[in-house]
Amino acid sequence: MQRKGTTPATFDLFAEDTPQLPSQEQIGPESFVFRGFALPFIEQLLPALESVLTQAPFRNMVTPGGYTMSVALSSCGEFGWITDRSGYKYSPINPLTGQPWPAMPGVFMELAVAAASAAGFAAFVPDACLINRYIPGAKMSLHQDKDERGLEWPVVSVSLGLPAMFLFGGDERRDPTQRVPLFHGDVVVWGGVDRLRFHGVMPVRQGEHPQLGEQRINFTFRKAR
Ligand code: MD6
Ligand code: FE
Repeated sequence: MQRKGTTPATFDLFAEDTPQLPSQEQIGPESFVFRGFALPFIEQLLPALESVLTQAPFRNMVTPGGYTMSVALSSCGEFGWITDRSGYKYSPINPLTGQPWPAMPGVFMELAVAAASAAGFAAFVPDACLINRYIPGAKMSLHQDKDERGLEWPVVSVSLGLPAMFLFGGDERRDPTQRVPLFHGDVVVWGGVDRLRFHGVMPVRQGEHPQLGEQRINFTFRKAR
């Protein structure tokens, strides 16, 4: 048996600097966490994100109940998600600019399609990508994603920057929740029988991410129409 230190460097699986092997966790019958799935896309993803945000800056929306959300939101793709006094809805127009939402960058689409396919949802073609920014302290209360018409399609969720504790509940608000820590590059896909499960995000803790600074960014891809 080879002793530690004499193992050839090319096969040193346990070295500190060995990149994490891809791994996946199943959190529901049709729900998966793919660890680090977005990392191979990151060099293209970040400039594409910058470009989208230049065209459609983040804003803190006000819910129909008059509450200003702690999470700032933008969108790209055919439809964006907006709230106003009449409720939540998808709209082809960004109300802040009066213009259509920025097109979904090719690398966004590629990532979403690959992740959906890895979870067993082949042929997913999202028409909406919501972009959420969490600064430390921001959270998202338990909710269902149910404003889409295409509920037969999954949601693909990409986490970047600071880590967060994701809460994954059941079909009823009162159901117990699993706690799923999400890190830079992790992708969650859920659909099918899990599509309407309640979920949320606990307040993001203070911190500084080497690439994204003091924030967590989350993209969620859906088929809205
Ligand atoms: C977030 N995500 O992770 C909030 N929704 O910032 C969501 O609300 C979400 O991650 C549907 C599917 C996956 C998600
Ligand atoms: Fe959601």
